[in-house]
Amino acid sequence: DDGYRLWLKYDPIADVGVKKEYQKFTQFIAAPSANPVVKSATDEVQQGLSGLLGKVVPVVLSAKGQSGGIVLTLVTDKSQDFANKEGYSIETVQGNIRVSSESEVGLLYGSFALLRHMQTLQSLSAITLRSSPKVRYRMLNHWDNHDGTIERGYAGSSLWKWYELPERIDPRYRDYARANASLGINGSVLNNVNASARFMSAEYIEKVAAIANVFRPYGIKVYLSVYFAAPKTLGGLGTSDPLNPQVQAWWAAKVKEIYQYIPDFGGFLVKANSEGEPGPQDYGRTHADGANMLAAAFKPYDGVVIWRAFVYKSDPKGDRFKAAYEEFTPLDGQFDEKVIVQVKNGPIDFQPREPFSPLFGNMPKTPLGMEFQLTQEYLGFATHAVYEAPIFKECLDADTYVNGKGSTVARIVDGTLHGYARTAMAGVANTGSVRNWTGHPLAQANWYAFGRLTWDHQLSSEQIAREWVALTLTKDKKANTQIVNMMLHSRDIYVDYNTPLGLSRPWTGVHFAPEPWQNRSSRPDWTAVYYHKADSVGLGFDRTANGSNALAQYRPEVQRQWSNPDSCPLPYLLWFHHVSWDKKLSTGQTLWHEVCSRLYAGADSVLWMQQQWDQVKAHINPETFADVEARLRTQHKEAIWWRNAWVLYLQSFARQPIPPKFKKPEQTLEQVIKSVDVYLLR
Ligand code: BDP
Repeated sequence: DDGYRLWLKYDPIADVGVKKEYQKFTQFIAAPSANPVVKSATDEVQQGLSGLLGKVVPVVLSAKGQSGGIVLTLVTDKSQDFANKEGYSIETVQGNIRVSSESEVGLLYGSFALLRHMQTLQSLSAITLRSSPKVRYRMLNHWDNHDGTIERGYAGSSLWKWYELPERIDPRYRDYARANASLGINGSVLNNVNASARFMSAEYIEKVAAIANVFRPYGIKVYLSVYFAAPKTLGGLGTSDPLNPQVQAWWAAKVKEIYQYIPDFGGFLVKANSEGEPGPQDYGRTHADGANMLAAAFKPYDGVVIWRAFVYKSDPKGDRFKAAYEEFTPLDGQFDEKVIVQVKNGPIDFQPREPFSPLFGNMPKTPLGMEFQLTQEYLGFATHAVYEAPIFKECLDADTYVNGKGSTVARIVDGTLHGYARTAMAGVANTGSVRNWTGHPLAQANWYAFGRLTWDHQLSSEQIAREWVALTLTKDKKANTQIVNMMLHSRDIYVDYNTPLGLSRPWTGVHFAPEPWQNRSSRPDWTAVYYHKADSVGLGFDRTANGSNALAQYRPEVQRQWSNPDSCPLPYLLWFHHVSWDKKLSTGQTLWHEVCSRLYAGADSVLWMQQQWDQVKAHINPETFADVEARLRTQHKEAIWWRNAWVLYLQSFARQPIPPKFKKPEQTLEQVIKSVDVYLLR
């Protein structure tokens, strides 16, 4: 098994009883129309049944009163509401399994749900499944460039073969669409947010249209990231000022041109005035001016403008934590109704653990979309096993208290708290051209978990992991429990050896090798020392009223949880406090001891993960087993490297011995620094 089939394996069912029950429903697959989306559904069910049961089941137009089949039924479309429209229900009716929905795409989602049910060997006789999505725009963001590279990609090169398009269609595009549709993902931004204007050229629009044609039967729309200065660089205008009529006309014409090729084009994703990208502020205009100008171009169409809130102006005295809130909250209420503002889960940047972004809840008049990162930019690339669902859930379940208790981030994102019409969740994709799509075999679970949560954010990390393991790795229940347990611990283990107790960003641009000592850069917030603030007194960033007061961006109830260093939960301690080395923490240990304990426990726990994995060997495909086994060995080596870097570096401030129960690093700090320097050589 090379991992290519992801969670859509459809391997033959071994259980005789289950097989017998399923066979009762394999006389036919009836579908009401030859609509391409319905055809995707019937193709998939047919493929699934042929794999699971070894039988080619005919597809017919009507059940004609017969029983013993699977019937896809379109029911009267009466909802205006996207959720009801895209939802499905599955039940047994007159001896058939009936999958019904108000829309073709709902039938597709229902078909995948039925196959998931069967792949996990659940009974069909009394099946009643009813589900609808909680969020409307469920999308992947690819940070892919036209030269085939992927920004922060660790699984090969881009899936999109721009030089072959539009003539050659890689069969993989369809399998990508199938995998996404199986989770309910309905949008894909094909190119990097640090966008090239080339994607707006006629040449590229045609290539993008060819991909859109493959995705369409799977209910997936394509979107493009745009380079805000394209009117100048591509259009030859003298300006890209959003209030300039020529610029407005250029974008309107561009959008029109795109719709001529792609009638169901999804829209634009925009990174503007962020990390050197051009934007409306170059002309003294606001983010709202820029977004609304693009939204106007989309007026005649269905598409939307997704404007990113990932901004932080260069202010050496400021706290980057506060930047997005400061720039965006004054604009609340000024965005066009076609604009969604996309916010990263945390205020800084996809750190292994971050408090939720204080923008959530503080822009009640603006739809805020969630941006999670699946690619493991800050999570050990493709050699560290980190199951990310707990990161996503932690943020979604966090209570902002903006409308009293229960005002969770999830309820802001799904629109129920503030009544947004347009709701969105995006994941920065972890896919690439390697055969198994994600590099680390266990990273497939992150794509899976993200997709499942875009559909239903109430699913638990554990439920999703159980499902994924059963679909992807093993049917053995004991092995499933053991792997799920390992996955559920993996994030905390990573945090322990990498950024314990609320530390963040011990890296420079590469975001991998440990560099907590790194103190030189063109901007202070691009150094590591800016974030941890280690000194002879202690460690951590004071964000209370005595410090940057970033805490004031949260509601009092949230502030209370984090503002007192004696009661602040340890995972967030150093996010909000500069704590002295000798302070006794709630664990009974001093900060110095606690930091050491976490760093050592984290690295040692990778050995525990290895043991857990070794014990399930008999139940895992040998190729997959060996792949993960080897990566876990690399992970352990790197975890020790990172632990040593932190311990030795912090010891130079704490000036205390490493507690005797821990084995002292074999290298000196200088040797570790040297090894990192070598790693970073070009
Ligand atoms: C940072 C990445 C950078 C992205 C940026 C973004 O390091 O490559 O361009 O986020 O999200 O995490 O725009």
